[in-house]
Amino acid sequence: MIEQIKKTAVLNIKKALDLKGLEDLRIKYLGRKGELTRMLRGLKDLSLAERRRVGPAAQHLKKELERLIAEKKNELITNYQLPITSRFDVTRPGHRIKLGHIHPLTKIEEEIRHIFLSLNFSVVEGPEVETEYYNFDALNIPPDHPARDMWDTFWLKQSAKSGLFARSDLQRKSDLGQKNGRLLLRTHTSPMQIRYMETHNPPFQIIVPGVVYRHEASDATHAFQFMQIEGLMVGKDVSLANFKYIIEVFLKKLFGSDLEFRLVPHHYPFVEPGVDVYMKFSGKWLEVAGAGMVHRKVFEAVKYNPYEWQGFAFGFGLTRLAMIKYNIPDIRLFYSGDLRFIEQF
Ligand code: FA5
Repeated sequence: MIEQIKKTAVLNIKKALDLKGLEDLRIKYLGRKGELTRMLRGLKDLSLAERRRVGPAAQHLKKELERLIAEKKNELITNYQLPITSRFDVTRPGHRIKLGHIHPLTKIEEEIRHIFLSLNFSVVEGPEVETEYYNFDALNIPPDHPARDMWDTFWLKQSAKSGLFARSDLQRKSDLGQKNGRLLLRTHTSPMQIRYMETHNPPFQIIVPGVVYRHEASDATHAFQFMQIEGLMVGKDVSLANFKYIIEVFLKKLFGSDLEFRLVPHHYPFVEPGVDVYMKFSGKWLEVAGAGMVHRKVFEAVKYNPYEWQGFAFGFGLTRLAMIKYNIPDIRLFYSGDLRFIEQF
């Protein structure tokens, strides 16, 4: 009898489809009038020997059924699913998609582009892998200038396959003045002065934003990769006074009208005369640009007549402008990839 109840009860509990069905089974077997309860109650009418045989087995079965029902109940609750049609819960909050945003350097670059576009400048871009000719020779930077040292410049290894051999000193000499000479990562945006003038006639005014590379130790104001904005304006009577006016308008539009800047004489081989532009940052003067009047040798390199044309050129350290604009004390933060920094913009 007990075996009979056990067999059907265990099977039915296993097959129960929902909590209601399970509860019906509990009542059927363990309820007040349930099959097992009744049996337990009837024990008193049995002989002592029979009671001893059936009693413990019935108690044991009771416990087991209680356990199986509890387990099944858990299972049904965990796997409970709404019918397919209503499984989509419109009241649940959606997954928030994390939106990226523009890097502060890109942001300031865009702003600078707009300012110069409003001053009637065109925006052009050039290659980051340059030849020695455009980066140095054509800009009147002599072969023994320290910037050409391997400590200042990232030179690219060239293989015989590329048609550009790893060059000995002797071959290097014959490369000088060759447009397809040794390759390097440009150290400034000035090579685009040459590239642009080779293919365009004056008068014109352009800016060239871009990344440049220098093999140098980094510190709070120096990175080995940073951005520059080159500027070049060539015409019949373009002067240094025009330069000063243009950058004053530019800096005031970028920083507001109460900014302080000053020009200090400085030598660059591709300008004559040359200046550096300084701006106040955290109580100190910070160099933000090199500039000057285009050197006649540069005009000669692009076959312009230096008696007919004159112009100014400048190269702002865009990353330094970003430091000042956003009050960032360490230039290395821009390239750190640190989200705690980036997400503030
Ligand atoms: C030049 O690169 C010249 N090509 C600028 C120029 C252009 C002069 C046209 C005349 C005519 P310089 O090495 O000083 O010059 O760099 C220009 C600016 O880039 C600096 O004023 C500074 O703001 C920024 N700069 C230079 N080195 C670094 C560096 N390691 N990290 C961040 N910014 C730098």
